[in-house]
Amino acid sequence: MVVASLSPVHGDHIRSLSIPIVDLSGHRGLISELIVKACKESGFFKVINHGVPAAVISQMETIALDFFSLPAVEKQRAGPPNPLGYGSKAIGQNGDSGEVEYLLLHTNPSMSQRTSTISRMNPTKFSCAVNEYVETVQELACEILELLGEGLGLRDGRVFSRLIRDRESDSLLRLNHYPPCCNKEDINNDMDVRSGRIGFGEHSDPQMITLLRSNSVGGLQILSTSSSDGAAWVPVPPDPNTFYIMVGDLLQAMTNGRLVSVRHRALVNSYSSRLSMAYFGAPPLHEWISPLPEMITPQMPRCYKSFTWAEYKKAMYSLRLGHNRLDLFRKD
Ligand code: GA4
Repeated sequence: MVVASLSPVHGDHIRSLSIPIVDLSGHRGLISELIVKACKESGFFKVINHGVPAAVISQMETIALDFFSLPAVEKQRAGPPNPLGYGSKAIGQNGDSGEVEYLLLHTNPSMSQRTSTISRMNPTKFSCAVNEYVETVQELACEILELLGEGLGLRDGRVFSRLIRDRESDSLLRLNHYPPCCNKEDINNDMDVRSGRIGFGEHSDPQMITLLRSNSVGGLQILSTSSSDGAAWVPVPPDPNTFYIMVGDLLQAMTNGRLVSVRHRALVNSYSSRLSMAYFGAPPLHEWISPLPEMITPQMPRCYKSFTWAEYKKAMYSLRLGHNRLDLFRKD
């Protein structure tokens, strides 16, 4: 069933805002406080000194570029996305699209058709690069989730990280390639092009946490709702040496709305192509998601129902990209 999007369409009001930077080599207590603050205020921050070796990142980037530079027919052999695999322009099954091509992989090699479909490439080289990247980035995600658990004062500081460390975790890796939008003439003639075409439309990530790394080409924007003069898009400066961290819907539900999942989008507005790699940390499919008891107080009564990740996924695939899907699981 296709349900029409109920989310508001946000205009093109642009605002600049400083994005919190968390130095992971700093004092643990201080870092966890900063992370909690950023996740409460905007659900978005950047980490430096993250410990992911540059070689692991560049190896993954090279392999991704090798894949995207294959002839279209070769890439299409890894598609259409169902939902994993190669896709071009179409996003999900409900009519969303953007100026993007992508490869969506499960982080558990046994769940992915990864190697068999990456036909013309060296499958061993490809899976080694992906596995190494996924293992390292998953470790970073767990570290951040544990810092969050500590910062929130949870009795069990590993309650979040345990879910994505689980062997059956349903985490994903997404490689996005945004081609350059246009040539100079197009830019001179067309206002729409000048203001930037949509590469990937407005949405929040459904999982617990997203770790995003991109090359030095900009395009990511986050929606800021904190100011009294309404919502506005904040362009995020590209920084290939860092990771951007985003709170997903599940973390918002588990913290009873204390942490907020960030709405974001990507534009193609440059002469160069943008490559981004997103790791989405998710629990196993059968896992129940509920607000943690410690997050429920008389001042903050429970605001979400319990649901399994599989139920949430079913809802999300029946809806448009920009839908505020977590609202369907609000307690009335
Ligand atoms: C958004 C976050 C991830 O990229 C993704 C996307 C997924 C897809 O591309 O298949 C979805 C989208 C994302 C949420 C709503 C549904 C599903 C496209 C779409 C329209 C892989 C994910 O997990 O959810």
